[in-house]
This record gives sequence, C-alpha cells and structure tokens, in this order.
Amino acid sequence: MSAEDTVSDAAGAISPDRFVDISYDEVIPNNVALGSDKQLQRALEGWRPKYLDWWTGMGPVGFQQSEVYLRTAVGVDPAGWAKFGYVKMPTYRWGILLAPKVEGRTIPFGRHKGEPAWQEVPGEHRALLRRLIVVQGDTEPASVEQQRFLGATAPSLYDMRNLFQVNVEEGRHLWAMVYLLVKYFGKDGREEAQALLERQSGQMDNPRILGAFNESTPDWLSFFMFTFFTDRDGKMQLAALAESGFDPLSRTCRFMLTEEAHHMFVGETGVQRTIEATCAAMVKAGIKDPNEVEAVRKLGVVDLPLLQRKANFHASVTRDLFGSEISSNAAEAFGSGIKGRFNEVNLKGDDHVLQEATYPVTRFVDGKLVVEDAPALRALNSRLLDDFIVDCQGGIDRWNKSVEKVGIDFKFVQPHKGFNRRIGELGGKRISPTGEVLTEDQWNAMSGAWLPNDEDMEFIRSLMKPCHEPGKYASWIAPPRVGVNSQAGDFEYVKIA
Ligand code: BYC
Repeated sequence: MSAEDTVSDAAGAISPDRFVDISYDEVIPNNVALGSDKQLQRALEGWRPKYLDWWTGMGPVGFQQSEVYLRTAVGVDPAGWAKFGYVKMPTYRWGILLAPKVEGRTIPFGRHKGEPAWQEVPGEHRALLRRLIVVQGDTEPASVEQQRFLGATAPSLYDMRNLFQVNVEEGRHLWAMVYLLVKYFGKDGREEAQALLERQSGQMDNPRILGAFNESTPDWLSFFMFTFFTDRDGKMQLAALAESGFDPLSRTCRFMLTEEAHHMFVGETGVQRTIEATCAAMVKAGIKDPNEVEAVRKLGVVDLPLLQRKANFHASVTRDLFGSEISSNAAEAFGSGIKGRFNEVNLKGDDHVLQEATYPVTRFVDGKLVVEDAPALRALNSRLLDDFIVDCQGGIDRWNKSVEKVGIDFKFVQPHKGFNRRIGELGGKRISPTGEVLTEDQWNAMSGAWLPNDEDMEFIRSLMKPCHEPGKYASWIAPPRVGVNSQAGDFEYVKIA
C-alpha cells in the first residue's frame, strides 16, 4: 500500500517531495534504510503482528473501525512533517523515524565529553543503556493502556480525535524504542521488545515499570492532567536522552520530542477549556466565589478547587517519575555519556563533567525540610525535577490568566515538591501543599481537601457523558479556539463506525 493510500485526505494527495527520506512503500515506514538490513527488517516485521495484536487487545476500546482525522509524519524536517487525513487506527502507518544525523557530532558531557558520538552501543555501558531504553519504551504502551476506555465518554469528536492521535503516537514511540532494542541489543533486545508487549498497566503480576503508569486514567480530566504533567515528564526525559552520546538514541528522541509537544498541548488546552467553561458558567449565574462548590457543580461544570486537587494529584505522581533526587544511577548515566541534563548543550557556566560542582537539594533531615548542597553528579534527578517544575509553571500561568480575565478570585498553584510523594528524599513524608511537615493524623484529616476525594470522583463520573455530534461539546468544556489543521467548528473529526 502506498503512502497516498493511507494518509491522503480531503486536501488531496501528498506531494512526493514532502516525504524527505521516509519510505512509505515498505511494510514498516522508515527513514533508516530498513530495506538494506534484511535481518533487522525480518525481526521487526516479525514483531509487527504481535504489536498489532497488542493494539487491538489493549489499545482503544471501540472506534477501531472508525475513520479518525489523524496526522501522520511524512518527513522529519522541522518545516512541517505532518499530513492530516482519515485513518482507521489499526491501519495507522507506525514507522521508525529518526531526526537527521548531525555530521561530526561529539559526546556533549560526562567522562567521554568531546569524543565522537557512538554509532554503535559502547560495550561497557550496554546494560545501563538497555535499561534506560526499556524504561522509556515501557511507558509508551502503558499510557495507551491507561487511556483505552476514554473514547466512549469523549466530550466531543474533537477531543476524541486528540485522544486517538496521542494514542497512535505513543504506539509509534514504542516502535522507536523497539527499533533501538532490536537493532542494537541482539537476542536480549528482542526479548525486551517482546516483554514490552507483555507487561500491562495496573496488572498485579506483571505491571508496567514506573509507578505513575500503573495508575488508572478513569476520566477526561485525568487524561488532560496526565498529558499536561506526565507527558511533560516524557518531554524532560526525552530531552535528557536526546543529549545522549549514543547517537541513534539521540536522533530517535529528537524526533519523538516533536510529537510530545502536541500531547502537552492537548493537556494544557484541555484543562484551559475546562476552566473557561467553568468561569463562563459562573459569570452567567452571577457566582463570584469559587468556593460555592455546590452551586457551581449544579451548572454542570467543574469547580476550580476540584481542578486544583486533580492537578495536585497528577503533579505529585508525575514528580515520582524522576526517581530519587540523589541517585547513583543518574550519576553513572551522566558520567558515562548516556543521559544528559535538560538542554545540556546550551547550558553555560559549567564544565559538563560535574566532578566538582554541587546542586541544592531539598531533603528531610531530623523531621524538617532543609535545602542542602549535594554533589551535582548525584543530584541530576533533582535538577531535572526542578526543570520540570519550571516548565509546568508556564501552562499554569496561562490557566490563571483565564480566571483573572473574568475577575474570579482563584489562583492555581503547584504543590510543594514534597507533597504526596512516594519516591525519593521526600517519599512517604507527610507534607502539605504549602510545605508544612505534618503528623499522620494531620495528613489524614486534610488530604481529602488536597487530593481528589470520593465525592469529587463521583461528581466527575457524573459529567462523563459522551458528546459525539460534530461541533457539539459537553457542558463542562469549552470548544477550542482553532480546529485541528484549521478545520471548521462542525468538522467531523471521527466518523464513528
Ligand atoms: N516507579 O536511582 P533511582 C514518558 C526505580 S515518561 C517505580 O531512584 P534513577 C511518557 C528505578 O527504575 C518518561 N520505580 O532513579 C509520558 C531504579 O530501579 P533499578 C519515561 C522507580 O534510576 C506520558 C530504582 O528505583 N522515561 O515518556 O536515577 C506518556 C532506583 O532508581 C521509580 C524515562 O523515565 C518510579 N517512579 O531514575 C507516555 C527515562 N523511580 O534500575 C510516555 C528513562 C525510580 O535499580 N528512565 N524507580 O531496578 C530513567 O532515566 C530512569 O530509569 C528514571 C529513574 C528517571 C525513571
């Protein structure tokens, strides 16, 4: 089947020069000359039916035969790599796409700084590299599994389409990691590729590797918060791996980052549109006080304090994904040139080796929170977490602007770093959103005001009614300002079969 068959759309066929160097004529679209490595091609073509079985069994429930207005990558150049068109999800062209090679690239950090970037796996770092690729790969199918029931309660066809876009791209990210495992790690790489399809989100016996990917995503607010916070962990981790001295990993992650940006857009604007619907309903009903929760909920919109509790939950669970603030694993990954810092090549003012440097880390000492300087090399997870918190703030500021604009006195804030943590320096400590250390009793008395409680979840469930008519939106969410690919307001993003 040619690319035009699959990704052409109402706007017409794709111009061949837009493919850059991606071959869509093969079973697995790619820009890695897969056809010239028959053994690799056979191994990946052998994995493909198992992937498709996983997609049908564990991917989106329902809608698999519906035509979804999706974008597919048709080139990896920054000047527009996507083509939009109706696609049935199981026929999506999951491909292997790497950002272009930078000639003469050198390892930007760690003990090997300045040496030519590796094109093959460096033997002494093989186990560490494989572990990081497996952890990254594991999150991708996990998120699809977590979101698999959401189509049925989509608040609009626009949102349903965005969900499926995120899902197929997470599937492609799994392909990206499987390519690295199968090409560079031989037999154990192939076994890991198989295991990625066997672990399951939330399953007791064989769960996904990282905690947050075993939480459920039971409703659309969770989905938006997940794509705002947890996909942003994806951005930070991929950016750190994009600095890798192992060039194929770097190139893979650089291309994945372009897709990740859209996922965070879905999250940020999803929450934003929820806030807009709430504010508009409050203004219309003459309600000024955001704490008049009962009156606000009667309007069929989500009260702002509940949105804050949802944000508290997702922010804290996602922060656990950064691992322990002080980590010898992270030090080794950096020292060996495998995983850098966020924006490593552009960081000014240090030697990118970090043997002598220190970094301030919030720790729990003698029942108190203190900030202590730690060796920077061992504090890399802490630093990435701090970068993540800064990155979140931009979106939160934009949410607050929507509230300010209508004169409602409410401000979304990020909880303290130690709030509701299970992993790391502050894991298991009882710390309030504003950073007070609490007793167990104090925590138990207050946690329902800080995290979504049973009543909240029940209310959210009551709102999750499908709205599947083109151009219509559920009461609790405002329409987007602009359609996908500038489509009109009543565009039929999913032709439900
Ligand atoms: N849950 O020294 P430690 C994404 C384990 S999201 C369970 O503290 P380290 C996406 C850890 O594995 C980005 N276990 O931390 C988003 C280690 O076990 P081993 C995913 C945890 O190793 C949305 C032990 O505890 N990518 O892409 O420095 C949708 C001690 O570890 C957790 C990556 O994470 C946890 N939360 O760093 C779709 C990048 N935290 O090895 C996709 C690759 C730690 O001793 N991964 N552990 O058995 C890494 O860089 C690192 O593995 C981590 C942990 C940052 C996760």
